[in-house]
This record gives sequence, structure tokens and C-alpha cells, in this order.
Amino acid sequence: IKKIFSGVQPTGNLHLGNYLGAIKNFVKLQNEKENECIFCVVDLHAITVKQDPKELKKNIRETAATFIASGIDPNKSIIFNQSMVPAHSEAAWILSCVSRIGWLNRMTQFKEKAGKDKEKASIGLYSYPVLMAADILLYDATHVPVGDDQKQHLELCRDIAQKFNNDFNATDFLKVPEPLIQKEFSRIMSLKDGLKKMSKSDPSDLSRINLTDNSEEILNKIKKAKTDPLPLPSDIKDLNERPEAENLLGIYSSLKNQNLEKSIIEFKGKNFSEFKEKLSETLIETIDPISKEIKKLLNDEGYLDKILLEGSNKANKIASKKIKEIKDLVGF
Ligand code: AQP
Repeated sequence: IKKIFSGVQPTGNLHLGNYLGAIKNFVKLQNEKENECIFCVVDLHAITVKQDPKELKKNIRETAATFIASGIDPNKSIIFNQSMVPAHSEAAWILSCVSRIGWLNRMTQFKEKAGKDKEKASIGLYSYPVLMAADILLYDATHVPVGDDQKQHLELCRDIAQKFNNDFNATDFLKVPEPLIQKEFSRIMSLKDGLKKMSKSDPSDLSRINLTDNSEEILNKIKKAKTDPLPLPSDIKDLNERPEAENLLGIYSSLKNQNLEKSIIEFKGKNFSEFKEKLSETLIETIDPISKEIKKLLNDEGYLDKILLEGSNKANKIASKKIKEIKDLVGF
């Protein structure tokens, strides 16, 4: 049995990168027989940068709605939000006493997110990966599906698990998880800059396709997406130094569940306007039903709150048992 755990931050504007890099894969894993899946709305992670309380509440529901609209079935998988299960915060503290500052200093996401003035970043942003390790280790997760940007955090989680087991003479107590990172298209880039990852926090809405965008918005964003003056390449090697072309072809391939080579054959020598038409069409086919379903679900806050409450109860049963064992080992 594979025990799958993954999380998404409720920081608004869930986008195509989150979908193709993570959520689409969650659904696939859920539908494989025997897998036990837990998908968490990581609201404790969200407050590592300042959030407006009302917006946060709305975003928690919206993330849950996005999970469900994308195909995660609350009857098959546990969907819950992190702050409703106290063991996450407790385990994060204990694990932060096992983690080394030197390990955290190497985390590139902190360097990127903290910006120039690191002294002004929150301590939470710095210890973000320790909380992530707590999330995963509390459920004995064996596999963690994430986008490529989370690879380093997963490696840290493995180090933390091993050090805890060593420090407390508890061989194999915390299970060392495997990352599940797609080989292809694991990093979707901004529509405005092929070298920057598509991100919720990018100030330009034109840089990303939101999962709540309607057909017109998708058409407009793809029309305005950055390209280069050349026609589409006829060979994969010709994508070198053409990050925007590579990204758009990657998005198309990922949506079509086909490899890049196949898409290159399909569009070789064509101009971008023709390709963009096809790309928009494909995007709308995938995103439009999700977008409509999210909007429908958001009209029923009671239903979403019930799903999160029931999910949290299930998660709490598992996590409270594990945190008790952790506390025993520590000597509390
Ligand atoms: N551009 C991306 N391509 C592929 N996968 C991505 N993920 C995020 N961006 C991309 C994956 O989505 C999952 C949930 O992400 P998250 O919201 O918890 O964390 P994040 O990486 O901080 O997302 P953003 O959009 O980049 O948010 P901001 O702008 O706040 O930093 C993860 O599995 C992640 O890998």
C-alpha cells in the first residue's frame, strides 16, 4: 500500500502550475487501487507570509473546492485543513529541535521568498520546511507527490526523519518518504517569462492561468503570452534557449498526456498564432469544467466546511496517535 500525503497552500489563485505539477497527479494516485491518500490545505504554511484573515478563510474553502472540482473525492481521500489538527504544530516544534540551522540555511525557496531583506522575513517562513516534514511524517506517508520546486524540502524531510530516528534510537519509527515528482512538465513557467515559475504571488495575473479563469480570460492570456519571433521548432534540440516556446509546448503536452516530441511533430514550423489557438482550446477543455465546478461549490460553504471537518476528524485520529508516540520517545 502506498500512503500518499501532499498539501497545497490556501494563498489564493490556484493556477495551472499547481494543477499540472501537483493536483492532476493527486487525482491519478487517488484512483489507483490500494493507495491511501491524504490531501491537506496547508493553512499554517500560508501564514508564513502575511494574510488577510477574511481572505484566508475564503481561500481555505476555495482550495478545498479546487481539490474536489479537480476530481479528488472526499469519500476516497482525506481532505482537511492543517490548522484543525493540532499535532501538526506540536510535531513541527519537536522536529525543529532536531533540525539543524545549517540544513535550513541551504533552502533555496526561503532565499527566493524572503527577498533581499532576510532579517525582515518571519521565522515561520524560515522553518516552513520543518512544518512540512511534520505534515508528512505524522501520517507515515510513503510517497509525496509535489512539483519540482519542492524537491529540496522533501530531501530535508528525509534528513529530519533519519536524524529523529537516530537521536531517539527508534529505527524506522518515522518513515522516510519518497518524493513523487513527474519526470516531464514538473515545473510550469510564467506566461510572461519562461525562466520564472508560474506562481500565485506573481503580481501580474497575465502570468498565470487560474483554475477559476473562464474561457475568455484563458483566450486572452494565451494571446498575450510571451513568445519569440521564430516559428515552432522541428526538433527538441531547437528548444534550447527558447524557454517560452518550451513552456507553452510543455503545457500543451501535459494537458494532452503526450510527450514533448509528439507535440513538436504536431506543430513543427507552424507559427505561434496557430499553435496558441490549439493551446487555448485544449486549456479551455480542461480548465472550464473545473472552473465552473469550483464556482458551484463555493456557493455551498456549509458543504465545504462539512468536508473539511469530517476530513480533519479522520486526520486527527491518525495524527494524534503518532504525536503521542513521538512525545513518549522524546520523554514527555
Ligand atoms: N509553477 C509550478 N509548476 C509545477 N508545480 C507547481 N507547484 C506550484 N507551482 C508550480 C506545485 O503545487 C503544489 C502546491 O503549491 P503551493 O501552493 O503549496 O506552494 P508554492 O510552490 O508556494 O506555490 P506558488 O504558486 O509558487 O505560490 P507562491 O506564489 O505563494 O510561492 C506543490 O506541490 C508545488 O510543487
